[in-house]
Amino acid sequence: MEQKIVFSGVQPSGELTIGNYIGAIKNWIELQDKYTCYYSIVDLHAITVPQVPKDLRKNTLDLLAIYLACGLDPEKSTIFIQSHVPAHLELTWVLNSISYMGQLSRMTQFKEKSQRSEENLNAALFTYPVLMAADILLYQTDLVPVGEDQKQHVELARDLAERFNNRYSETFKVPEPLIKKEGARIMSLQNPEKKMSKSDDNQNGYILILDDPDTIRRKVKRAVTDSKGEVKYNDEQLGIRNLMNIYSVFSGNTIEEIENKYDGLGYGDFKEDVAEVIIKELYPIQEKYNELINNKDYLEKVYSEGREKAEYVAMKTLRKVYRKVGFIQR
Ligand code: ATP
Ligand code: LTN
Repeated sequence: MEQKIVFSGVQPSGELTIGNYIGAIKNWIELQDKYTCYYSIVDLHAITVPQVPKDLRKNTLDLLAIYLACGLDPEKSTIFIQSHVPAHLELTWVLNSISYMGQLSRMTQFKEKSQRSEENLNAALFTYPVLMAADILLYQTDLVPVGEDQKQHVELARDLAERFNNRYSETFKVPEPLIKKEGARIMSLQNPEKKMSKSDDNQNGYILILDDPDTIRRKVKRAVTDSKGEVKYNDEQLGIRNLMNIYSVFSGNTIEEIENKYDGLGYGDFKEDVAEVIIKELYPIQEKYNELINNKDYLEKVYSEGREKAEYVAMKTLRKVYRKVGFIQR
């Protein structure tokens, strides 16, 4: 039986939070041993909001170093930069031709981001999910490990795959989202009703993968909780529930185990331990990152080899698509 195919990506649009780590990258690591995995740094997606060119360059290499520091292994997975494989854009154009304006304008992320930047409502922000569909479909992907917020986009990719297959005959595999229950949606430490996000104005709302131990301790200490004083998992104590989710992912303890462990203890003890499990997991990642980021030659080797492997597979699908659409072979 053929191995299943996995595709995912993160935008190099700034420093990563533990939300990105828990919702996406951490899950990618375990998939490497079982599946054929493609992990991309999706720089084409990043320019849907204004970027400073030199920052984008830096963030792209930073993100590659983070991928590797977190445990992505170029011997096991194909790791590449999206803009290095032009087939992503070529397929996007074809998929644009079967995408409905109505469906794209109902995408939650588009609605949110377009409200935020009304004076700069560019066309790329609108077709962003079509590019994401192209990313996924080019590799005949079975599984797309993402956080909850990306589910709608993966569903669009499924729709487009089915629509193309119906119109032109079987071409694409129809992918499925892979969303872990725990950690699918890590919330802001300052407002547990809002997703933890690297673009939050309030820095205390998020913890970055590269935050130092004291910063992590301070941010967890300041995390918004409630006046109940009990470490219990329910809908009324959203702040505590979020911290319990984070603790659970980093410690491997179940929610019940955590409830039992902190029965009768206050939030102070619990928060201290939350900070420590985060630091314990992030510390080796940060050490590895510091080593890698100074080794530009190695990073270049990784993304060049990744590009070659990705391009080979992507071109196979693109040629098929072009032929079915009626383009004359180049
Ligand atoms: P921004 O805040 O700038 O919109 P982001 O932090 O949401 O960006 P993305 O690059 O859009 O980051 O997301 C990368 C991956 O991380 C996606 O798979 C997304 O689902 C996941 N992710 C982002 N935030 C969270 C979160 N708070 N909890 C769980 N997963 C998340
Ligand atoms: N849109 C995603 C990033 C992304 C992605 C993808 C994720 C771009 N292409 C393909 C999975 C598969 C985001 O904003 N997090």
